[in-house]
Amino acid sequence: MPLQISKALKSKLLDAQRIVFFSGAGISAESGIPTFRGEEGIWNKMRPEELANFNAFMKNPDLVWEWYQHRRQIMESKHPNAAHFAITEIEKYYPSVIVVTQNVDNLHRRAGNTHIYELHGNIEKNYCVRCGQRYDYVRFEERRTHQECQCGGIIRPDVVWFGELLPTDQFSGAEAAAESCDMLFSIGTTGIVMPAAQIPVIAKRAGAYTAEININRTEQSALFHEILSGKAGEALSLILEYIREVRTPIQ
Ligand code: BJW
Ligand code: ZN
Repeated sequence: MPLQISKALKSKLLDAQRIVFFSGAGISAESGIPTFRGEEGIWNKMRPEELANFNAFMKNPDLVWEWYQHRRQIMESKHPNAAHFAITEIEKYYPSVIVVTQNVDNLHRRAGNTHIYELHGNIEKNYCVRCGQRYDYVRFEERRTHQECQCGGIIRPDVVWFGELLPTDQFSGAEAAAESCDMLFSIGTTGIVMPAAQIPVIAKRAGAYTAEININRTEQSALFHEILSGKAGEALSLILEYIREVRTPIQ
């Protein structure tokens, strides 16, 4: 059955003022970037405990660095897809459109989304574990082994690993957006990684209309008022099509 949006969702889209798009790896799947979990997910091939935590990095910085350099090269060669671009277009129709993403791939920014909270960091950046000095990925583009800062500390990717706190400004901005939105779309995430998965919960508790866009059911599906069962690109293009019919751009 072709993807459809319900009457309830249409009526919310007609009247909404503040929309939050909460995204996960599935929104970038149509760009060719693998997700984490599921059959083709990278955690099926690589063990998170060996790669995505600080102790693993300090124990074997070359292995972890090489893995991130490899992923950076993949991400660099990929482009934002219809889902990211639909959000850019939707921004024109509402006073507030905020992206809260768990993704580190920078595709929202590259698509022109302007208000973005990055809960798990950004793979294009690095910083020194000792002095905090920041470095661009570009500086180390060709380097396959780990790099050291001028202070002698090891340089790590600016992403959030398991057991680490999320950047406070990004998480508190995301919480505030969720508390004050009137609609939230959760797109392409299994919704199991905490505390990020709290964002849709906060929005719903605060009275927002919540919808999940996913090709599969998730552990969080029961939370949402509505499920759009399909690909992110298709669902968001459909939503944009409807918005174009019923709203006037405000910018
Ligand atoms: C499509 C589609 C299409 C496909 N269209 N849909 C119990 C034990 C141990 C730890 C914990 C525990 N309970 C809680 C914790 C803490 C832990 C946690 O939540 N673990 C759970 C896994 C259990 N959380 C943390 O450690 C966090 N920090 C924290 O809690 O700090 C406090 C603390 C301090 C000290 C001690 C303990 C706690 C930090 C979490 C950091 C997560 N980092 C990663 C890696 C980022 C860097 C990198 O990229 O390498 O972030 S893990 C990975 O998961 C990544 C993602 O952002 C995150 C979420 O994944 P996501 O986006 O949902 O992707 P998938 O693959 O799971 O799902 C894709 C979805 O898309 C699927 O549903 C598909 O169906 C769908 N899909 N194609 C639409 N075309
Ligand atoms: Zn340093």
